[in-house]
Amino acid sequence: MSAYKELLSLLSMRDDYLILIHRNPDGDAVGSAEALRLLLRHLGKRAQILSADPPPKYLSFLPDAPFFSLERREQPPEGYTLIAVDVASQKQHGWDLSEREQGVYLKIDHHKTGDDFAKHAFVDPTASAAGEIVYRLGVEAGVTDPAFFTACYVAIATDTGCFRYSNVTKKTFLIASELIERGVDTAYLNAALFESKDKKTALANALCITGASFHFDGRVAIFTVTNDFLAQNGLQKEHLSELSSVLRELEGVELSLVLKEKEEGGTYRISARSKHYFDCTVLMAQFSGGGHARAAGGDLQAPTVKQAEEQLLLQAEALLLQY
Ligand SMILES: [Mn+2]
Repeated sequence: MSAYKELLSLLSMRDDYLILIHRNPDGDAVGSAEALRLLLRHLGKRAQILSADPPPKYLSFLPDAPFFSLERREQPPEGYTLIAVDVASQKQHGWDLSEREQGVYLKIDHHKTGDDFAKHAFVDPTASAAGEIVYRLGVEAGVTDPAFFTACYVAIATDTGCFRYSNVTKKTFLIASELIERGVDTAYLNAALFESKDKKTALANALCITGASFHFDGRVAIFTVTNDFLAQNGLQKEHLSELSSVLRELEGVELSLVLKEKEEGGTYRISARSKHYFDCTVLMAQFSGGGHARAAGGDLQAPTVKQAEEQLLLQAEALLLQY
């Protein structure tokens, strides 16, 4: 029996699914969860997506998926089968399941690292997005609902930066071509997903480029967003999602570093992005973080912005010398 057939037989054994996604869900989390919900419905099952965080604003053009909204302090109710998609580790879905009789029944994921928090797991690290796995599963199950294919496309297109990142494989393009064959309007979705920036995000990007400083022959760009900066410019956290990629896009920049001051002040969330060769995970490991080679995150504490940036640049310089 193929792995996908086995997965389908696992799904056929239960009902009343609650689909868990990671906190601050992205396009893959929402897209693959919605596709999975439609797939389960095709199998004659009841299924809902459970998330305490709303979907990101850039997905608001999509028809509303029926979110089973619950406050984080509550427990997912008993009597449901929990299934996690695009969730690498227990802590990412954010629910405390310790008092529940039944834990997570199945985990479907594509991250290289993670933990075994579910009874059954299907992890394919060669998949660019969880949406690739759910797509395969849907084809195996004979799903024909156009909304299913659209949700798969949203998942895959967003997790690959519109088919530009190094996680894209031949398989990703094959799936994309099949999605076109099945009627997905890729030009419309690409424009809605990647060319519909709100003006405040564009403003934040511009301020970041003009405010950034450049180091080591322009190979490293760094910018810090303080709480004062947000207040002065009428910006919110949601407008900062593109900063690290905006800096990385600049000619000659190999590594972009964006620090965001946390609410409490004096502590920063670091987001590191590299273009060709710099391994961001090595740098972020020194700041109790991790991620992927081209995109990683970490945390830093420092009394002033200047000191925070200096700490980070010092470590980045030591690593840059190795290339
Ligand atoms: Mn993903």
